Amino acid sequence: MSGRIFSGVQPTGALHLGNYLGAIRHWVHLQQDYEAIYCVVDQHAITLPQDPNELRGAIREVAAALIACGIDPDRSILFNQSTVPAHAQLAWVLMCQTPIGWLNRMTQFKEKAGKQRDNASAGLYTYPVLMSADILAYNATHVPVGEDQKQHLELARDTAGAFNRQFGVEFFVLPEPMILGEATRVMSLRDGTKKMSKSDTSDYSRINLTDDADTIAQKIRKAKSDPIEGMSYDVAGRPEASNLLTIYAALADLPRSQVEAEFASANFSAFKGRLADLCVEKLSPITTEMRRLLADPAEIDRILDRGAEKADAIAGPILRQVYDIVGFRQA
Ligand code: ATP
Ligand code: LTN
Repeated sequence: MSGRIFSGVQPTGALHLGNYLGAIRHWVHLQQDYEAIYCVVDQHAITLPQDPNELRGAIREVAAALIACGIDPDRSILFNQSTVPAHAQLAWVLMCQTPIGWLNRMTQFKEKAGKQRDNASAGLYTYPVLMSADILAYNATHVPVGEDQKQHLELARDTAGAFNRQFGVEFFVLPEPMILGEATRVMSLRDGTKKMSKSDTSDYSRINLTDDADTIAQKIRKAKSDPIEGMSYDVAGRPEASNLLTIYAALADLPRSQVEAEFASANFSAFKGRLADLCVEKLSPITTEMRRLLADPAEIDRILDRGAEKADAIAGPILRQVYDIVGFRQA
């Protein structure tokens, strides 16, 4: 084993192609060489308002999606965050090592809080500290994520360093980000300059892992295009064409330049047809397996409970050592 991986995904809706290409398919491969811990981060989800029944459903649905994509709960640890108390407990300690100035620099808070900054929850503001706690509670060495999480990971490294310095210890490992593959930032199908996201109000902006073949084909057909002839990669000039070429390359496991050469003289609609076929071919086995798993929610709960036990066995002792370093008296 070359180290310990931790990564998380929010149960705020169905997983989409961006999550799959930017993160989850790499998580599947990394299970071979690393001790892997994958977490459905429900405590992160409530930084924005969630309907309790929808949240309950989304936790199981995301867990089922991860298993359907190839996360093996016998080999890796799969659980939901709120069942392991060390995350919230360590977050408090780290909160007290994190200068407010560091949080003020986080661009995702600014995007998510929007103009209503004063009405955003303190949880949304301090979210990167909970994310640091997720990683440091396991002393994870590597964290595979999409491009959008890079800044949060730098904060996790800084927080680990601040703790070690303040207490004069070499306790926390500084976790390394792993931003892998061609599709580190898959863009919206409606606007090639915006990230594909679960929280986009338009369902046509993304391809969900739960979409059936017709829906996928329709969404790709309706994806924004441009009037330029042939397909070419030019992020500044042709953001939508570039995004679709990147998606194709990632799904086909081909270098982007090869896909660009293949479709250099294809028109947009012919390319979209090929992309839709490829997308359906790659996603339909996942969708089918997900449906099968979701038919037995009790089995998903058993898997998550087992994962929580294994996670707690690692994070519990680390938290106790942190409490000791800090000077807490323990019962
Ligand atoms: P939201 O946009 O609603 O906050 P999300 O779609 O970004 O949610 P997360 O649960 O926050 O989903 O992300 C899970 C993983 O997927 C993270 O590693 C994240 O970096 C990655 N990811 C999310 N969106 C994309 C994207 N558009 N392209 C590539 N990777 C992505
Ligand atoms: N913030 C991440 C999800 C997340 C995470 C983590 C990722 C929470 N905790 C720890 C890696 C490691 C997101 O919104 N994608």
